[in-house]
Amino acid sequence: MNKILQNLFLIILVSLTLSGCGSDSNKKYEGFMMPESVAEGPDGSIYVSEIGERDIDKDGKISKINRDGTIETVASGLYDPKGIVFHNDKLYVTDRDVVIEVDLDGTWQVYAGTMLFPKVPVFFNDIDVSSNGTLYVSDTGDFKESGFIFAVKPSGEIDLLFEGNDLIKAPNGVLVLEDSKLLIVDWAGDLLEGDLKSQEIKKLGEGFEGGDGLAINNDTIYISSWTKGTIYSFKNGVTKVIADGFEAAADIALIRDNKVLAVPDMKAGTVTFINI
Ligand SMILES: [Ca+2]
Ligand SMILES: [Ca+2]
Repeated sequence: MNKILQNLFLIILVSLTLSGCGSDSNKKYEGFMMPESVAEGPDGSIYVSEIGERDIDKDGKISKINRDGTIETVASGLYDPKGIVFHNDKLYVTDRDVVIEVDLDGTWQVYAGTMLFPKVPVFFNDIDVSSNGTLYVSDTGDFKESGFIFAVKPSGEIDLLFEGNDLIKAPNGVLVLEDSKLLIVDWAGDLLEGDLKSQEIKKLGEGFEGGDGLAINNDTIYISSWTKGTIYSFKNGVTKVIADGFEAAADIALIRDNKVLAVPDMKAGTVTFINI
């Protein structure tokens, strides 16, 4: 092989390898039992909460999709796990009426028990975390108007947020912005921004009925609708459909340096990676 051909061969090899790095984009992973939420782990694997059968104890679990595409169980014996978020290499999970803490080796324990909450938990849903480790937890209540949002502080103290505000109906997705605001998508359809200090809430948008998950990159907010099976982008007051046709688009997450959106479809039992 002469020098030019050799170099050409090298260039092709390098570009094939590089494109191979993004090979898990636009992929669909199957075989999950009611997947609700996704989060990227410290090693780049994607953790998935699986409810199993609803209202059945011990069949809920946390799985992960490894970088090579294989899927394994991380933690099992849960009730109906939903929202998941990483903080300091531990995974915090809402599980019906408790928050649990899962270590990377799969062992888990109750982190915030039912009786510690200032209102009786009914349907814990999403969870997010601020930089100091305060966990924000939504309770969707009866999916009409009896929901709450709680702050679980590292000290163990639990506060009820936005108490008595009529805009909080059945909150589902929560996302902390710069440790000072909480983005909320309500099952009733409103996109809200709550000020964590003043406790005031402003409505940013509407039309997201069945709203489930939230993600944000720069000024673009991504919202999933469980009932419509649709993923929206929302920027400067303008809503666009970016993906559609899911049976039940649950709690989304941005992964791979915000280049890929991971979408668990609860009814189809799949997790789809979408390039954005
Ligand atoms: Ca279950
Ligand atoms: Ca949710």
